[in-house]
Amino acid sequence: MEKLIITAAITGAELDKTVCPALPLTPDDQAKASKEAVDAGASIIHLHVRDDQGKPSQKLEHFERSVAAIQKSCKTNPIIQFSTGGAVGETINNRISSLSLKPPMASFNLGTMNFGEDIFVNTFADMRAMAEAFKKYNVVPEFEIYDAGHIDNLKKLIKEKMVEPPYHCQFVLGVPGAMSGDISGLVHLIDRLPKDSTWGVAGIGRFELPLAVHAILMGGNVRVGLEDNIYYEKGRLATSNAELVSRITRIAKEVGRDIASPIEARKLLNLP
Ligand code: KMH
Ligand code: ZN
Repeated sequence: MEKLIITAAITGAELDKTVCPALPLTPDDQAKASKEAVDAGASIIHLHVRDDQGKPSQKLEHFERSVAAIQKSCKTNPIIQFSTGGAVGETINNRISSLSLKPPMASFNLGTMNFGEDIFVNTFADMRAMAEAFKKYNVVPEFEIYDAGHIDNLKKLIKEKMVEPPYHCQFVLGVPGAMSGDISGLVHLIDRLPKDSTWGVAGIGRFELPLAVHAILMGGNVRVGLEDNIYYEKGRLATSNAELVSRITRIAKEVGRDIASPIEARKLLNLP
């Protein structure tokens, strides 16, 4: 089996410190959280950024300052994967503008869906605009798949020659309004992937751990972090992103799956 690539989704756009005191919001806190997560086994940092008030932002200057802080704190050069999802309601132009900073990788959301009480909009026109921007700035997409139909959307973009292999797919399961985190659903999604795909899974809330354990055994990759799940166990908040990452590293090692370093993850994902 390939080595396990662990992504730490450290911040997200939905939560604040009132629900999760450990959530890193400032560049310095993100740098500390990233270092701890990388030391615990993460090779990718999935990055959302905030403004000075702690509100979600897609501004270039906010990405730049967080990236600089993370790169300074992490000596092993983790892959910093920008979010182009941002917060619900953000315009597509703002969402893709940060690609001009040429991160090695960024998220690419594959469809419109209910997102809790909101609607997360990703029309085909939006997706084509995203694909153009990814190509223009030579950024490798990670395709975010929240529902089975999103794989059909990816196949449509492939047919239109908007995107190229290999297709790195992240199943984000358990968002209220999209597909839940049942293992039978995960198996169905894996079966339907286009050829030349890699896959990983990000379980939301209580789905994080069981989906991660299955992915470790099935040869997929794993995303954990406070963006997706703020609890270490029922009734007990996680104290850090690293706490969630170290549990995955521990379990993977116990079942004989080695962890990819950032250099190895870059190779596995064909990143520059
Ligand atoms: N905040 C969500 C609406 C991504 O990072 O690309 C979208 C999201 C996905 O978090
Ligand atoms: Zn995200």
